[in-house]
Amino acid sequence: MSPPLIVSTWSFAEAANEAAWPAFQQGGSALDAVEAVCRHAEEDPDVDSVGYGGLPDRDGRVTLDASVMLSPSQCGGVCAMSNYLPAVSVARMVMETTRHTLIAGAGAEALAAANGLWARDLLAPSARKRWEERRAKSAPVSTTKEGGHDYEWPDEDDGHDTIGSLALDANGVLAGACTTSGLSFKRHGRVGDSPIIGHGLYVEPGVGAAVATGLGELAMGVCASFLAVERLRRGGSPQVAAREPLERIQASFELGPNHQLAVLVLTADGTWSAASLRPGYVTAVRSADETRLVDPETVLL
Ligand code: SD4
Repeated sequence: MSPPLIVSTWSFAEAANEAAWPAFQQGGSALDAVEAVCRHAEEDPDVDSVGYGGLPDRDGRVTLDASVMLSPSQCGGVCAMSNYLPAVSVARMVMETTRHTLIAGAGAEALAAANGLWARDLLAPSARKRWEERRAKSAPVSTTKEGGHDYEWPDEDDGHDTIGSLALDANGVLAGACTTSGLSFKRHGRVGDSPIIGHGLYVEPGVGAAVATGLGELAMGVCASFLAVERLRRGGSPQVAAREPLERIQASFELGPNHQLAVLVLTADGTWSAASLRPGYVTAVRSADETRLVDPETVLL
């Protein structure tokens, strides 16, 4: 497909792609495009896995993970960050204004504030209500040091539909970004694949880019995004590259019925493919010719 082109994860990305499209079509950069896609999803209160409206951790705190990448030497991420949006833009600040690759928690919040972002409450009323309902159903299993309760949270609750976006611009530059509130009702402090280069996101100029979505622990066990791009670099097709991390996961994990991971791959010449462990995942595609949702070429299980 000829550039400019954006491919993003899940159906709610269709609206986010559309928001980024006008500037991108008029010559905007791939990096600006993927940031704009992610920002749109972060501001949408109806997306319950990203930004404002994202479901909180067990303690009722919304914490965000995000990353951006142009190349191995130009990438940045934030993790376990509260109170500031857009997390994807703070990740870009890490890349563009610091000597570091990943900044966590209070440090990420300080960077956001230093760059003019205002602190705000990220727990939307609908997300608070779901957390309160979920907590009411959970049995306290122990008393913590602080006198609070730790709760038993069954794994089948783990929601995870994060946005990841890959773009190829008219100058042939590839960029990628992803942003998430992580697993819903995760243990406080849990960080997933999305902010970690090579796990949730990877971009190799002249080769391709990959982004993962789903249960981060699966992606992290096999360096999913790096593995997919490395497969491209070694001559694999986008279809083979997207499939490889899932085959490794299948070989390495005892997968339960709710375990889902999808890998989306875009090459430097504008071909792309997606693979998922299970049905349900879709890619939102935007080019000059089309805007549509596409089922993955590979569904492994
Ligand atoms: C995570 N992978 O924190 C993230 C959640 C998600 O798409 O769905 N990402 O595990």
